[in-house]
Amino acid sequence: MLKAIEEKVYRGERLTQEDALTLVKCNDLLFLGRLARWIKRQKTGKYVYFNVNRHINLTNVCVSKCKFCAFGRDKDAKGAYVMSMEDVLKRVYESIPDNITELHIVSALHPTLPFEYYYDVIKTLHKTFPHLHLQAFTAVEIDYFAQISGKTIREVLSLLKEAGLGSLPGGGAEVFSSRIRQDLCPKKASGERWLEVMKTAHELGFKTNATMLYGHVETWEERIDHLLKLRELQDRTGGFQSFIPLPFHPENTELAHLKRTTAVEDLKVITISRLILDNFAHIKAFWIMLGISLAQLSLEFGVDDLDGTVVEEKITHAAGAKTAQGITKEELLARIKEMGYIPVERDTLYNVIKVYEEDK
Ligand code: V47
Repeated sequence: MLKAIEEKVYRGERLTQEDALTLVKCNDLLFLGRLARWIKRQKTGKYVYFNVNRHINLTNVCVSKCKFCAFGRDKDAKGAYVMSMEDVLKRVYESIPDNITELHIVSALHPTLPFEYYYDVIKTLHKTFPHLHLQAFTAVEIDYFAQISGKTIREVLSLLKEAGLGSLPGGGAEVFSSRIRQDLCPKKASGERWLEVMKTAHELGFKTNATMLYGHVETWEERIDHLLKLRELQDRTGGFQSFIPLPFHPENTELAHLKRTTAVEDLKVITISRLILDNFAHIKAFWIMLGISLAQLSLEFGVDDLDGTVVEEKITHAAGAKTAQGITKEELLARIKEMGYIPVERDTLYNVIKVYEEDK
């Protein structure tokens, strides 16, 4: 059966759910890696992408209480915060000398902040830094903005677009299964709603990313179902740019009794994602969650993008991540070159800023 799947991959044929479940049972990680790498090479050759960005989390006050999250706080709890516009601008000014091209803004579902707060942040940032791409608000946040403002998803997205929003990050997807969402995050947008927000965003011309949070209580069947739902929507809209598998970090969460995923599990998820998501141009390794060494190694397992310099990551670090809070461009270049690939600095929409071929 594996031979038949291998031939399908080399012929460029789409893999089925059954194929995926067969691959899951395969313990030959190098075989899976070879197939995934072949797809990566077809799509992006020797290029490996990265960008120079900064993360900003406007608030950690959240009504959602997801069991897997260590970042969210009650409004009056120790460590709860909401950034003022001044706080936000200060952080961006600090990053300007690093030549960032993107602000990645993800927050929480705050009980009382109005939609206008988020709208004003985008409007002010766009006016003050028109050259920066604003990748902001997960589909779950967009759904929440619609609820708190009484607007439709389309209206919320259109307003944010006018204000200067450039694209949407892929967070909040977790695993689409209603069994998982009922258990881990019953208060926030369902899997169907997440997909609906993304469909609407794509219709309005936004590019977006997609993620999957794995390594908690989900089954492989549920992971495959998640990937197939993404593939199905991508067939219809073509609006997804990259897929980012996110390994669960249990520390300080309600699921703290669970163990971190192993490197083998991480690479298996990455290879199978690359093989199933044949209509996604990019598979991104978020080095903050994987660790830089495993993220580097994942380039031989289907990954073509190492995300960015990041700077100040709070969500995974609240959950015990031991990685640095940011990385220099030089370190990213060195890691990519060491694997024999050509580093390419990109902007958020994958326009090439610089190919580092000459000093290969
Ligand atoms: O939505 C929450 C996840 C996401 C934990 O689009 C956790 O380019 C691990 O979506 N352990 C936010 N993960 C991060 C995210 C992201 C990151 C990098 C790039 C992009 C992109 C998107 O982190 C959340 C949730 O799915 N998360 N808690 C945790 N304990």
